[in-house]
Amino acid sequence: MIRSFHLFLMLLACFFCHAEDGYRLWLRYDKIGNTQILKQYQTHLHSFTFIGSSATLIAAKKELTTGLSGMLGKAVVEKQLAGSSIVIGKINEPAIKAAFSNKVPVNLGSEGFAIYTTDTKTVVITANTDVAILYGVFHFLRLLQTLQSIQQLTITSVPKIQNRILNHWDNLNRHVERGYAGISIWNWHTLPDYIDQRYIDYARANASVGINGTVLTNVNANALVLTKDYLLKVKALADVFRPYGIKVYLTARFSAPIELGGLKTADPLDAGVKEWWKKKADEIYALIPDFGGFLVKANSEGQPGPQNYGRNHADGANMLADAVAPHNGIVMWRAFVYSNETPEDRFKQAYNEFKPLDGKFRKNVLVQVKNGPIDFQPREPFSPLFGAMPQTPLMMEFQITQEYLGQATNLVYEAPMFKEVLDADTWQKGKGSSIAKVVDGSLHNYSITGIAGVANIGNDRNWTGHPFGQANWYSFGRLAWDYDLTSTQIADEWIKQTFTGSKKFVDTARKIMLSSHQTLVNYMTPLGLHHIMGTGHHYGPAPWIINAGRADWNPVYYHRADSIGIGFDRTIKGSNALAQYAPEVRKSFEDITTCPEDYLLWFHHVPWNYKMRSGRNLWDELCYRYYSGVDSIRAVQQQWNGLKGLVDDERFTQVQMLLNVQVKEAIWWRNSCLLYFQTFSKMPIHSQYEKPDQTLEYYKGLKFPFAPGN
Ligand code: BDP
Repeated sequence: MIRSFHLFLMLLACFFCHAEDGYRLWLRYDKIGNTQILKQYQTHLHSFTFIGSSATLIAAKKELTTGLSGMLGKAVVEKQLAGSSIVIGKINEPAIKAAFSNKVPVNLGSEGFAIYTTDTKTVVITANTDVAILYGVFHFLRLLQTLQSIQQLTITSVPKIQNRILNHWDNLNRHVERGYAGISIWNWHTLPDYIDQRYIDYARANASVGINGTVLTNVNANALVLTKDYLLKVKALADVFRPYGIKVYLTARFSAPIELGGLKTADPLDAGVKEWWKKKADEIYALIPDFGGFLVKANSEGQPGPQNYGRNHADGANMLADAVAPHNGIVMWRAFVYSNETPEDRFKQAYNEFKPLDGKFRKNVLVQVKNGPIDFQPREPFSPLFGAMPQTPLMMEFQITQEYLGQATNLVYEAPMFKEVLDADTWQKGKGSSIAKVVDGSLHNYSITGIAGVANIGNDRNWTGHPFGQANWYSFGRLAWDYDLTSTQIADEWIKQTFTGSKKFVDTARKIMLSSHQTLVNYMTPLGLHHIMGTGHHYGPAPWIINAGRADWNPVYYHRADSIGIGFDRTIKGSNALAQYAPEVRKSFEDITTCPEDYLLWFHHVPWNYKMRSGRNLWDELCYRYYSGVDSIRAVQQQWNGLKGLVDDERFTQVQMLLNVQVKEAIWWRNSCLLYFQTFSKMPIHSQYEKPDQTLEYYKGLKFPFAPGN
């Protein structure tokens, strides 16, 4: 009796351990379902040899054995070289050289890897460094998880951008600013002694897509993280991440010398201040020899900075850069600045402040620029700074967390949005001067390069709240490594690894993902509308807000709807922000007949009866976009419902429920925006459309005092 009860408990435990709660991300390594491919892999891959034994190679070996035994459903044995089916080691190892004489390309740098099948059908994974070998192993596992043939591999892969970094906006009290997936994964209270398995799995996930840095703390920084007690905790995390090639960075609060050091000033030109930061850097590097450096938000949204002392951003950045330079550290200085006191279009302000400083920064400074000129809107034209700083390495800052993209209840795949920006042409050196080429350093020969993504990670069991949020973390990493990958390729990879290789599932999920960004733009901010979200929490629509703390926090500042039309005139007749772009870019945006309609209201105040390319007038086009956004997301609901049974119930149901929420939210966006803008256009919502089922007053009355992430 007791025995059978035990058996029952074991079965129960087993049942639960296999439940798909999303924790394993895209590193699931379940047994391959396609029997033909499974057979091929099983025959081909029976043993492996690892040459070398560093902590990184031990991690790589562990990943390989876990991955192979899971996917093949049998143990793969470690062997001495002879007869091994997979051989892994550095390029300069005699055995590797011998395996395929001169076939391996040499330009792999410190992070690139090669995976080759030799004449004797051995798979060789090689690189110049241990970390690059780890990347190669992850890539090989990805090939298997996505059911690729491994018969004749000739892969070489080298990252295009050097520093591929996640920015966590995590506070020391574990609240995550703009976080929608629980609280911070950094448990500062139990660090440094308690090492949560999550820290290791976080490092694995990042390494699997080539992310090689993490800024642990919020850009709205707390100086406390620079105190000894916290630095010991930071060190503990750095020690966990090191084998995975991930460097740790911190945000530096500019006033720390006053707050922690008791100095009277934080003036970057003050000798005492310089000395304080130098000593602080020495202290950090004594604990964490490979500490990456600092990320700084200064003189922005109330954060202290060099301007408090009449100095400029370069003075501030250079002072910190000098402190970390002896240790090979870098400073990532953010260009996200705008001031309410400046009576200037917010669009123009970062450019105005930073452009004159081009060439004035130390060699180890990168200026980190958000993709758009305002603030991570669902769709923004690229920031003109990307075409304006040839002598200063510019780092891209994307936002992975969906602050303005429906937060964690909306399914939005961000790769198409990231690519839209990276592919945009600045025309700085003529046609083909893409943002990607600015960021990867090739256009201006930058000596350091970087790309950052504001993380969407929290301590929710599935890390990102929405199961599809994982795809955005994944695709940020993949694009940071190689921005030439297509959104389709990345979606396919992610779906197969995260869910299943079933064709019907992959085809449908891919379709859903690829259209999701445009769908969201349609029901939220079509035709170039921007920043019309609820004030503060940014949850849901509130285009009517007129009384926020400062002019440029008010939606009305951005949409400018009136009896004549809607949109922000940034042409020469308006704020002339367009003058910040190269003439070719400017021309195409400035001419209303060539301006892409997706950006129309970013740059023009357009009359309600203006004839759009569809033949509809602007008001009707706006209605059309809002309604088709809702229609599309309803269609997605149906498509998803058709996938029942092809994946685990747990995630199927989660996504199903979230899509129900998304449909409701899309309707809320559509109705409230159209009802509000209608008070200006005075034009009808045609009868072919379903009538808004609530009044504008109702929508205006909605309150969200505890919206997350605020
Ligand atoms: C805005 C966020 C705010 C951030 C700020 C920033 O609303 O929470 O602190 O950007 O990037 O998007 O500094």
